[in-house]
Amino acid sequence: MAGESAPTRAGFVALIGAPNAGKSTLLNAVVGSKVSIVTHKVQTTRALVRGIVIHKNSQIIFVDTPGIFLPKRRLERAMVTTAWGGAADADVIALLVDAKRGLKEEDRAILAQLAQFPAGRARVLILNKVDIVKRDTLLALAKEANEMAPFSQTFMLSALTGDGLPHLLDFLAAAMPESPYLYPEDQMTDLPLRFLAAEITREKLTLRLHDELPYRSTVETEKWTETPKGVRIDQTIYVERDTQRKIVLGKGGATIKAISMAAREEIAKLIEKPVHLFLFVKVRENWSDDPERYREMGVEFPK
Ligand SMILES: Nc1nc2c(ncn2[C@@H]2O[C@H](COP(=O)(O)OP(=O)(O)OP(=O)(O)O)[C@@H](O)[C@H]2O)c(=O)[nH]1
Ligand SMILES: [Mg+2]
Repeated sequence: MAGESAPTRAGFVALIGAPNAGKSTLLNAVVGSKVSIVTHKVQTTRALVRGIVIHKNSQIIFVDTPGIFLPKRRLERAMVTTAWGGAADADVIALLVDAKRGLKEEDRAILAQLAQFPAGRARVLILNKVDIVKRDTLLALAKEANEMAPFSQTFMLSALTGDGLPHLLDFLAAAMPESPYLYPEDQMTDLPLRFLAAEITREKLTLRLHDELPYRSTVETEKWTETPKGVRIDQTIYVERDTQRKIVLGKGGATIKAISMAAREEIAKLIEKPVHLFLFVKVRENWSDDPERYREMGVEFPK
C-alpha cells in the first residue's frame, strides 16, 4: 500500500549452533525475558522454542534449537533432527559460534552442511561471547567460517552483556519478508505455560545435579490447577534408574526440596501468581525410548 505508513514485516530466524554456543541466552536477551532455559552444561535445549520480538515494524520470531552435534543416543538423534528441521523452515538461518571455544568438530560439521543448503537462503554468522575473546581471534574465526560457508553478514556480540545486539536486530528486522504480524503484538513465546514450567524445573535440576543425570531425566507437568490462592502445579521428574531417583531426592529429600523451591520461585515470577509446586520422581527405565515422552517434550520420535 504505497503512500501509507511503512509495511509491517514478519518472519522466522533459526538460531543454530553447537551445544553451549549461547543460543538460548541470545533468545532470552532479544525477547527480554527468559523463555528458553540456560545452563552451563551442553544439550540443554531439547525442543524448538520460539521467542517473539517486534523491532522497527518487524516481528522477528526467533527459533531456538537444540545444539547440533554428533548424536549417539535416540534422544540425541531427535534433538539434532529437531534443530535442522527448525533451520529448514526459517527465513534467515543464524549460526552461533562460541568464539571463546573456536571452531570445533561440531561447528565444522554444521558449516559443511550449511554450505549444501540452497543458495538464496539468507544466513548470518554470529560470533558470540565477545566479552571474553580478543578481537584478533574474532577476525580469524570470521574469515575461516566464511570460507567454509559464505554468510551474508557476520556479527560479533555478547548475548550475555547485550553488546552488539541492536545491530543484529536492525539487520534481521530489515531481512524479514513483508507480512502482517504472525502473533499478537504482546506475545513473547508460543510455548504453553505448562511446558515452560516443566522446563524451569528441568533447568534447576540440571544446575543442581552431577554431570550424567540431567541427560537421563525429563520433566513433565501433569496437572495445572487454578486455586483461589494461585496455582497448584504437579510435575513428574522421570529418571531411568532407582539410583538416579535417590540422587534427585537427596539425603532426607534435601535435593528435591531445593530444586522445588528454586523452580517454584521462578515459575511464580513468570505467571505472576503464587505457586504450589509438587514434584514427584518416577523411575521409567526406558523413558528415552518412549514416544509419549517425546510428544510431551515437543520433539519428534526418531525411528
Ligand atoms: N561469557 C559469556 N558467556 C555466555 C554468553 N552467552 C552464553 N554464555 C554462557 O554459555 C553457556 C551456554 O549458554 P546456553 O544459552 O545454554 O547455550 P545453548 O547454545 O543454548 O546450549 P544448548 O541448548 O545446550 O545447545 C551458559 O553458561 C551461558 O551463560 C556470552 O555472550 N558471554
Ligand atoms: Mg539452549
